[in-house]
Amino acid sequence: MEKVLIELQQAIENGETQIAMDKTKEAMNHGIRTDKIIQTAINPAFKDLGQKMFDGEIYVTDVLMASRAAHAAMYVMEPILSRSIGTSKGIVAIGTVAGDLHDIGKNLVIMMLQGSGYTVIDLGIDVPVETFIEAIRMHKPHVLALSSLLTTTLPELDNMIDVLTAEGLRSQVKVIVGGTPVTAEYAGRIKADAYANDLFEATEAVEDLVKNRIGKYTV
Ligand code: B1M
Repeated sequence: MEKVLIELQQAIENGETQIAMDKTKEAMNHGIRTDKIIQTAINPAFKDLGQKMFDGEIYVTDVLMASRAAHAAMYVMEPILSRSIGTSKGIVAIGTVAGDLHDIGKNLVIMMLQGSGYTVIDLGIDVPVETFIEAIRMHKPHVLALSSLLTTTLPELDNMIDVLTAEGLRSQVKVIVGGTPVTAEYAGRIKADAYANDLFEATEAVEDLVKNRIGKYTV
């Protein structure tokens, strides 16, 4: 692996914001693609941090510092990931479900969707079901994208689909779910329309949902 990517991973893990930005710029100047930067530096950094957090080797504050550094790296890549391609291909409303504050993955999914030509309404983190419903009524998105990183907030995905049905909105919006504890099997069980494992799959799945196609990630 390129030295610069190892250094970027290290800088993120150490919460070194300026170094993370510099290393991201350096990697891009070397012609390393943003998808490679994400897959070989950002994702492994958080895999490592997650394990250390689980083992009690580091504290939440350490992970917060690392998150800040990762956001800074993403900020450097943003103009490339979100390069607009003219008219909107569709509207996606996205948020992290109630009780969950994780947003690094969601923000990457947003950048990728924007870069692929979608209008994205970001509802943020810890989003209650009522806010999602309000956004659907107001913006009429083609797709509702729900992110959950915690096992404890998984039932919020199920709950969201039940409320959509109860409110008579289920046929008006396609639902895609994602985040580490989510699986294709779970997505099928709660009758979501698609499941995606990462930002690339999420974009492909949204493309299928907007075009009403059965695709690799529709369930
Ligand atoms: Co949290 N946390 N965290 N954390 N954290 C995890 C998720 C955990 C697995 C760590 C661990 O114990 N090993 C664990 C969850 C265990 C579980 O429930 N199964 C955990 C825990 C327990 C907690 C707290 C409870 C810790 C505590 O307080 N004791 C607490 C909960 C707070 C809350 O939400 N209420 C907490 C807090 C935090 C921080 C605030 C410190 C910070 C979040 C900062 C932020 O997001 N702004 C944090 C972080 C950073 C992590 C880890 C280390 C990294 C997550 C991350 O950003 N990954 C994480 C461990 C891990 O995942 N290895 C962990 C990088 C990111 C690019 O990947 O988010 O997976 P990811 O997103 C991917 C895919 O999942 C997918 O695409 C993204 C890009 O490829 N994807 C979608 C995501 N959403 C999608 C939506 C889609 C499609 C794809 O369509 C809609």
